[in-house]
This record gives sequence, C-alpha cells and structure tokens, in this order.
Amino acid sequence: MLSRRAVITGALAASAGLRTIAQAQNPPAGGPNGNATPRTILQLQRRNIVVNGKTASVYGIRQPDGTFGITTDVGKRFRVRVENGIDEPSLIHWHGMTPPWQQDGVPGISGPPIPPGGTADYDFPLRFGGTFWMHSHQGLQEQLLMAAPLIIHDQRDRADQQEIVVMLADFSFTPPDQIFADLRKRSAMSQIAGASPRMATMTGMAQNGADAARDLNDVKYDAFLANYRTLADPEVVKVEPGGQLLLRIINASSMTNFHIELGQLRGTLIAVDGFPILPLDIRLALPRVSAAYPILALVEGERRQTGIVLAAGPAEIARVAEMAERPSPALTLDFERGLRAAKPLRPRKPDRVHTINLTGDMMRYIWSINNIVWNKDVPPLPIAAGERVELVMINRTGMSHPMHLHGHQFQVVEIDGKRFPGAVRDVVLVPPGRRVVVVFDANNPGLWAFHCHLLYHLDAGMFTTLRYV
Ligand SMILES: [Cu+2]
Repeated sequence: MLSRRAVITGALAASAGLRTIAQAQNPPAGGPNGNATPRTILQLQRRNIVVNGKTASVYGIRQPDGTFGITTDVGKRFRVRVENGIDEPSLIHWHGMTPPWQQDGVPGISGPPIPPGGTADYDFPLRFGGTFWMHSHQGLQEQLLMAAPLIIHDQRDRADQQEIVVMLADFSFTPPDQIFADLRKRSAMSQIAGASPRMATMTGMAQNGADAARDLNDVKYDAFLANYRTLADPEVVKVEPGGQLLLRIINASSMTNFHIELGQLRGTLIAVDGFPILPLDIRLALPRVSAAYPILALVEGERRQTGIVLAAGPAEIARVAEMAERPSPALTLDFERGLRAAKPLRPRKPDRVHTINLTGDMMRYIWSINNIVWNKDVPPLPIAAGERVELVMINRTGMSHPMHLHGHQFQVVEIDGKRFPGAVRDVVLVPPGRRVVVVFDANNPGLWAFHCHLLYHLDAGMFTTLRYV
C-alpha cells in the first residue's frame, strides 16, 4: 500500500514533495544576493470562488500580478511587504520558516496584527529550500482560505522536472465563527443527551463507536478543494508522457488530514515539511503513454476526496467521483515511523525535557496543553539559548493533534518508547493515546508559538509558547 499511497498528516502543515518522472523548471538561482533581492508585495484580499455551483466570498494572498503566494530561491532574502486589503486586522505566518521571532506572524506573540489598510515589512535570509506555505494566524481567517504556497527552490530541484503545486483545503459555506459556535453547542448537547460523565472526558471518546467518525473529523465540510476546485471541475495540468514531475502538496486545510493516492502512478517521497528524508518506497512515474492520471487526496476516515488531474499527451479526461468506494482509514504513525532524516540533528543529550500532555474536554469543546487552556497569562515554557530541548508529547484525548512548533525544525526521535532517527520537520501528528518525542536546538531566540494546528483546537486553547533570549 505504501508503494502507491503517501500520507499527509496535519491539517496544516504537512507538505510532501513527491519526486517523480517528468520535467521543465527554472534552475535555482545562484548564491545570496542580500539586499539586492527585490521586495515582493503580497496583498490580503477578499475574492469570490465558485464551489458546488455557488459563489463564496473567501480570502486570498496574492501578488499584484495575481500570483498566489511566493516562489523564490534558497540564498535569497525573504523581502516582503504585506498589504492588508481586507476589512479586519490580519497577520500572516510563514509556516516552516525560521525568521527572527518578531517576523513570525502570530498576533499577540510576534507582534500586533496589521490593521485594515496597513502594511508590514519582512526581511530575513532563506537558509533552506522546500515546500512551505503561508497563512493567517489571526482568528479563524485560515478557514476562509487566507493561505498560499511558499516555495523555495534549492539544489534538489532539477532543471528537467515539471513542478506542480497542489494546495488542499477544507471548505464550508458556514461562517467560521458559526462553525466554532456549533462545535461548542453540539458538544454541550451530546453531554445533555446522556453521555456518562466518564464518557465526557476526551479519553473515553475513542471507544464510543457513535462518536468515532466525529473523533476523526469534527466539522462537516461542504467541499474539499485542490487548488480551489473540487473533482466536479478539477484543475487539469498538462504534462509530458514519460516526463519528470515534482508534486508539491500543501495541506492548507483548517481541520482535515488526507491520504494521497497516486492511482496507477508510483512516487518517491523526498521530503516532509520541506525537509529531505531518505526516499521511501513511494515513486511517482509518468508512463510514456498518453493518459489522464488523477492525483487524489482522500479525507481521513471518509469517502470524500479531492484532487487534480494530470493530462499526459492527448488523453480523454474522465470524471473522477467525489466519493471513493470506501472510507479511507484513520491516520496512524506507521508512515511517520518509516521516515528517516537525510540530515538528522547531531546526536546529543537533551539539556531539558518538557512533557506536553495534550488535554481537552470534548463535551465543552475545550482543548488545552497540560490541562491549561491558553490565555495571555500562561507563562512560556522555559528554555535557554543553546540547549538541546526534548518535547515529550502525550495525547490524552480521543482526537489526533498535529503539533506545530514555530521558528525551529525538530526531529522526531521516538514513538511510543521506540527511539529512531525520524524526519526533521515542523509538524508531527500525535494520535489518541500515543506518545511522540521530538528534539530541537534552541538556536533562534525569541517568543515562539507551539500549538495544535487544527484551527478550532488552536482557537479553543491547545496553544502555548516557549521563550528564550
Ligand atoms: Cu488538536
């Protein structure tokens, strides 16, 4: 199964680059050119898209020429001016980047949001390449698609390959505030409906069959998008039969994990969260015959799917159903366990260990870390510059939590007591009842966010900070 299917965890963050066979892309530009890098303007906009035949007003992050997000090169500087063209405050987080902490884009942590009509400037060196993304960290704007690709070419990118960016999203016609209110209301009602107090704790939820689906996906979405489109009207990308392809898949969903299904194609996974891993048995090869190949993203635990279609040569594009034949399985750590960092962190004893209990109360839809619901008076986790820090994450709830650390790359070093030199990344999924240990070096002083990347969990309080100078 792994030979045909890669897994994307983390409504957020998981970006998997699948190197394959096909072509055409600019070679990465040469060395650092410092302040010579021209400034890129990114405009935060309201715009309309059509989903399921209905017009929806969503957000977008675009350059003046209409380009979504940024494609740039390692060694350049990230010189960006964000112009806030929407009618509420906003702030954009550069997901997976390691900027100075004041440029990290988390309102109230990195700095104040940008008021309507205001601008903010960013300027920091790009020291590594990969597939990343940017998204609003203000309120629930991410649910309204305030997100865009952030692609940094490096020496891994070959001149003879065609790059295809696929950005996935979950979509609802219901306003995000309403979705959040409904989650809280539904939780309260299921409590009244007679769940025993014991079942009311998150730990009990997973065993309750009726709630099993809910534990995987607690928001009912109207559509799942790949590059803003559904499979009823998918993006069709022209490719060459026998060509080299690099698929850059970004899961920009607020709440949804996906399995990636390559169909008849075979892919080789080369990176997660932008950072290289040793290849797994996942190759993506474009055969030399003309044909259409759907690249699908299956919603975890559901039959629904989204995706794009690769059209190799003159091929008939058949309609791909929006429903798979059977529900996809829940994500496990099997995939994570098989990842190995191409460049692991230097082995070293941790100077400090923090235990991070992922906690919550599903009945009240409250989520927390070490039973503390985030508020601005919560003290940051103490660490000191130069330390090797170990974070021991234990999920005491009935839902998976993709945990994201800002401003650093961590390495996965343990799953349920078994040590291994796992992937270097910035998000890792912690399924119910599981223990995942990551390590990182405190090499980027400041005040940093550490949180579950599921938007409504984050908003409900599964968030904390760490600080060092
Ligand atoms: Cu969560």
